[in-house]
Amino acid sequence: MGNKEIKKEKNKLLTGFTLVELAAAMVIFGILVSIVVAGVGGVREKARIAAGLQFSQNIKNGIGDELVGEWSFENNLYDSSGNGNNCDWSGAGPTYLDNTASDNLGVALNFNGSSNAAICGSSPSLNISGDEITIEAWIYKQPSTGTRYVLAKSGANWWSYQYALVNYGKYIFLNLNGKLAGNSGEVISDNRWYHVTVTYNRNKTSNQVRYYINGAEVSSANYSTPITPNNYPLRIGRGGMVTAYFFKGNLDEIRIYGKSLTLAQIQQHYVEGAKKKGLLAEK
Ligand SMILES: [Ca+2]
Repeated sequence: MGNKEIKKEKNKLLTGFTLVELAAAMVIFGILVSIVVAGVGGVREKARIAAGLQFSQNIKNGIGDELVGEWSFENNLYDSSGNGNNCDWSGAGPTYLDNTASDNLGVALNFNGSSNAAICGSSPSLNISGDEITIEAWIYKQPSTGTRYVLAKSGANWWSYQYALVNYGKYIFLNLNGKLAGNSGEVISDNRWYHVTVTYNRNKTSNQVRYYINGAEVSSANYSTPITPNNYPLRIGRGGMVTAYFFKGNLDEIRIYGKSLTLAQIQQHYVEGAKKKGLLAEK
């Protein structure tokens, strides 16, 4: 084999996979490993997980590496973002709910409002700092009073916050660095599913924080301080303070991104999630 041919062979090896293909292969490998580790029994359960992962993969293809955590609660507490931010359960349960009558997709997780939550670690990938973040969730609030946390990355003190999404009565609001960054307005009723999204983009000159309900922007606020990192764990269904402020109701398809999603992306996620829940079945 001459030098030219050796070089040709080398190039073939080097270019046999594109970087994107390699990245995709690594993600798939990660998924396969997590399925094996799960040791799930039953074809039906495996099908549910596969469908959930496929759904997640579709989303990831559009967002790429900016998705830092994704919890679909398909009968498990796994993070399907590829970052391994799997949660541990604390308290009674967990109780998973199949919230569609027509199929077995769209499994959600119930929080009892008094003692249970998912604790999802403090890996560097969750430690979002700087100028952009998006928090997205499906929430189904059951009757309860006062402050209830969808999620929080914070310690025992108000000023220790990095970010939190909070439900208070009919409102949701974002807390960045211990400061309230606007709110959604009175848009949340009990016993109904809502797709809620809040984005922060400090690079905008105004209205850096935006609230979206079911794919429509409902409110915005000015906030121009960079997000301050911390090493406290992310908790879903409760806050990090001494008083836990447990969420009461169901949560599903929670995602955190290190970037500000566009309206078009949020609308896409709403439609995909709503179809999965059977909420758009008639349309
Ligand atoms: Ca789900």
